[in-house]
Amino acid sequence: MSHSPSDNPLLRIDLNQPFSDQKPGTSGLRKSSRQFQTPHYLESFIEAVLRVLPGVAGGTLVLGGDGRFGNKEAIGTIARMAAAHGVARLVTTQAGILSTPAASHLIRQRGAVGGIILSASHNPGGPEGDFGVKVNGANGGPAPESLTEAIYAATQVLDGYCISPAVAPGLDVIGTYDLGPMKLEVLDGVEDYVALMQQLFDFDRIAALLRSDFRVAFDAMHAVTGPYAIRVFEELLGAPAGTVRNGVPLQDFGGGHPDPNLTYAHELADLLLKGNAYDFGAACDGDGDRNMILGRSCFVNPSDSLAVLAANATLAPGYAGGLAGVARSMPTSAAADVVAKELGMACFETPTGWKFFGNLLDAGRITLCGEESFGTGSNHIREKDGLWAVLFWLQILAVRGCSVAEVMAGHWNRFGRHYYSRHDYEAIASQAAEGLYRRVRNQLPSLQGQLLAGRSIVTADDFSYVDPVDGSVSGGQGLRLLLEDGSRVVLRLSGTGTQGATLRVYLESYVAPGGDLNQDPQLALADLTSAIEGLAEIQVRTGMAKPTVIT
Ligand code: VG1
Ligand code: CO
Repeated sequence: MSHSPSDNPLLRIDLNQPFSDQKPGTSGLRKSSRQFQTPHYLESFIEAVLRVLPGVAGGTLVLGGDGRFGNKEAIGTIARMAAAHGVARLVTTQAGILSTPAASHLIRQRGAVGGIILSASHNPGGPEGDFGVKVNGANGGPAPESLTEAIYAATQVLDGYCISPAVAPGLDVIGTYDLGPMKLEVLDGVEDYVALMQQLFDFDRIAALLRSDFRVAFDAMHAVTGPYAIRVFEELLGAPAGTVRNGVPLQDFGGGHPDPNLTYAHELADLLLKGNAYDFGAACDGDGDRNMILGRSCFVNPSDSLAVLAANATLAPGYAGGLAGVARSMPTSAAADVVAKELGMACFETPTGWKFFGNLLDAGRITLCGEESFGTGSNHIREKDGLWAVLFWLQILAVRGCSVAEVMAGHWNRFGRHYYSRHDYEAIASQAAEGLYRRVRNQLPSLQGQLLAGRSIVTADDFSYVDPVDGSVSGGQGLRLLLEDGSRVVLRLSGTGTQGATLRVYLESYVAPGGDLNQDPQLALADLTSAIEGLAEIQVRTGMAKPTVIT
């Protein structure tokens, strides 16, 4: 390894053959914890990252994770590898706890060459759960496809890796340590992030709301946002102790599934949707980049959440000057498009995955962006940001002085309503899922002009994206059936699952102001649901009578 300084003793470990399965998916490399415990497995992927990421030798790198099983040990290993690769300064956090948005902020603030985030996001953790490695670039955002492809190519030809024999320090005490010639800085992973939130939102105003009889329940799902949420809601904003539930990060997330949706965060959902003790509820996922927003008897679907933030953005000090534009991922409903049109700003449609927003944010073409999968964010960092979205909602409610349900009703009355649902069929046999998907894709040319649920299909294609900033093309991003009345059905195979395949079916139909805005979404979409069931033969081919998760 010629790029390691000669005064830096290192071990060179030879591999008999490279691992063949280290292809990053929608959001990094995600595998079972067991797989990651295979000797040299983590090290191989990290070696590829350290070889490919520009500026590693002599640069600063940020490292942390969501606290899941394997987090601390992996930090020790990666620190020793970073030292062997000539990293000048490695910035990590107490106990290795660092949310994905906080990592993005640290990378930017420190001028780091990138970051490594140890998380499988919303996938369960623990010895029987999943582990993951996300790689971010110097802008603080997920590695673009060009970088992940280069990392993957490097894993395919790897014959060994380098690691420092020095012992990595513990992560309990804040301070700066020497690890070989590298400086290893252990800091409080919460502080800088919270300071950024205080710049964007009016904490006094939100505190006044939380000290009134407005009751908030926040569910950290035993994942990374606990320490952040306790600092923000209970310590700084004065919400009563106990506002943050499941606030201690656990290695296995308490056996739960840290995915903030109506199925996996059902305890919180029941509190808000069935009880009346709370006015506002929110939850974040394993690594803190997603959010679910609930009001009393009111679930805010994430596509609508993005639209509401866009329509009300100027109520937050950080966005008082207005927005440059908005972007949403392709399967996300067009609710934000309608707001953008009405407010006269640009709106972009990108493939699924936050990495596709990076260029638009860096170029200043958009300020807000979001995905239907409970991800919302802005140009303050280059990741989606769960707590940021929660604070944004509280800011809007504090200024407008109304309930979540009133915000939604007002929004639909003005912009119309996009009835929307995602049906996930999880852990299907891979062959069955791929067969189903291939069959529909092959049918696409003949579907154009045909009827689906009584409406003509005006476009049937496999979504392909041309990045407006750098012109790069990303094809094969999801099968779209666009109908004459603006309704649509989209099919995708997940890139984040670790067991078999997950089929996602996205359903959407628009009702303009003046129409029936108060239907149950599943009923409003029932004709599309049964039409796509017939067309894609979902039940027969997956052997599943109904979806695993309906959002
Ligand atoms: C899912 C979501 C996608 C999100 C991705 C990463 O991907 O659908 O919108 O960007 O997870 O989220 P897929 O390929 O399973 O549909 V997370 O919170 O890793 O960071
Ligand atoms: Co996540």
